Amino acid sequence: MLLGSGAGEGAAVSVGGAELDREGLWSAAAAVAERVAGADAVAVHGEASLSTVVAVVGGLLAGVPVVPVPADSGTAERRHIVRDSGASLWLGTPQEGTGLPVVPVDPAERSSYALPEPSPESTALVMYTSGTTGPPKGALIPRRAVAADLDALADAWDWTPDDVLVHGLPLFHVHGLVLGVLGALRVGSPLLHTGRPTPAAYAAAARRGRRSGRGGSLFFGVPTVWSRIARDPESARALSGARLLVSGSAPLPDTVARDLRAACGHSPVERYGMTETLITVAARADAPRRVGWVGTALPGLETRLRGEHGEPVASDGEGVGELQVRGATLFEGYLGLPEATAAAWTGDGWFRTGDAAVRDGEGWHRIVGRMSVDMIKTGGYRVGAGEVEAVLLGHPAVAEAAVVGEADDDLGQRIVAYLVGDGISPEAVIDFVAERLSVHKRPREVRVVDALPRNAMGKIQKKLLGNAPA
Ligand code: MCA
Ligand code: AMP
Repeated sequence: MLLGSGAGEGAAVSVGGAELDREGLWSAAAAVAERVAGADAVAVHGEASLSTVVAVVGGLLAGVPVVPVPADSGTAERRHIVRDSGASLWLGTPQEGTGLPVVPVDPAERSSYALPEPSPESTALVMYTSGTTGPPKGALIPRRAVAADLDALADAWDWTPDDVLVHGLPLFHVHGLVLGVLGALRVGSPLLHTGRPTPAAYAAAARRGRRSGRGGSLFFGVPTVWSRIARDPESARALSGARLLVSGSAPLPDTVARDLRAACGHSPVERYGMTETLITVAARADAPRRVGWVGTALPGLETRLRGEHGEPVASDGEGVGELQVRGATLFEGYLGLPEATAAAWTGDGWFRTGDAAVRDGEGWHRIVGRMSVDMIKTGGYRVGAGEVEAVLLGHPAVAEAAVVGEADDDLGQRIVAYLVGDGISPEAVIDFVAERLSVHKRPREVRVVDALPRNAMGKIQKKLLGNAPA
């Protein structure tokens, strides 16, 4: 069963202080399943709440594809996700512009409704994710991929029901939802979701767990979370009783790993993945830490490196090539986009990650960057430069736009918009993006320029802008 048996004792899930034990979660989710069974797909308002967990589990119990919608999404992005996914019901707090009937979700409700376990090949989730251009695409993630990934990670990290998982990541992406919620449910470990991933909240969860006799043992975070904790020694110290810290979704700076080790005795293990592939490469809990190296291919997965013209790149710890993967955790394709789906795979069946990597003789991987400057990772969120530019060009004061990710100590990359136009107010333009796309996709900075650098063909030369990556 994808989510484990549902049996077991104790507080299964706590989100922002609201708790359900395992039986309570299953029977509240069964009430949702009863209402949504037979729907083509259900959209779930992805706020960090117990209701979101109940809604997602309800959809999965009913075998209905679940479409998590970013809690901070603006009107245009939300409308796109709802329409494109074909979701026919909205689960959770109503939001403007969905046009869908709302199914209330109440963690206090109880039902014994039950359905047979859906086929492993059926779609568990439709996760919207950005490309370099165009609106986000719906990645179809089958149940078998989720199950295979979670089992492989449990093995890599010795993750058992004796662990208490702590994190405060968003519940609308793979990291927070698949690993951070479905992982805890499949393994059978309690989950303490902190609502927000702040240093103080992680420290409080660690202390609270210790008081109840079951200390937070396994902590998940994106590098921005670890970097904020490393800069807050008192909170970091509270994590010294943890068993394992895990970092992923973006590169973990060496300095952060070093500072964390100094503050709490732990250097996080890293793991690497994508929405489309789930987690494919991970460092094992029992392996010596190699900061900057994300680990080896998980069981059931294979990786290879290819050069610009498809030629093999040696696994010598130095040669850089595109990382390509295949195996049990891969998605089925992008919903309704056969061409984009076909383009994502090589002719011989490997998924092109778009990440540049090196691999050493022992099969360890280091991610050295993205193949495209138009794919930005900010605070662990994946944002396509093209989708932000398209919205900016819709602002009446903006004539030309180029969006880049610039190095940022806190966010890894910070979204910067270079704009040409008349009477541009940076604050108004930033809000314009936040209200339409989502808050996390807003530029953090706007630079108004006279002209954008272009080559002889008229193409914008992003590498000549500010300190955009070379
Ligand atoms: C500021 N705010 C605004 C505006 N400016 N709201 C509206 N319009 C504006 N112009 C408000 C926000 O609403 C929010 O308010 C507050 O400012 C802070 O928001 P923000 O700036 O976004 O927060 P942050 O401090 O930059 O967030 C850092 C973070 C976040 C917490 C680390 O980036 C985060 O949660 N990242 C995780 C991303 C993730 O999970 N990625 C995994 C992808 P208020 O505070 O009131 O709400 S899955 C993946 O990558 C793969 C599979 C993998 O490998 O894991
Ligand atoms: P997303 O689809 O949001 O899951 O983002 C996937 C991308 O995040 C990958 O293609 C990588 O560029 C990046 N990523 C994920 N994990 C890591 C990591 N441990 N180190 C470096 N980059 C990572």
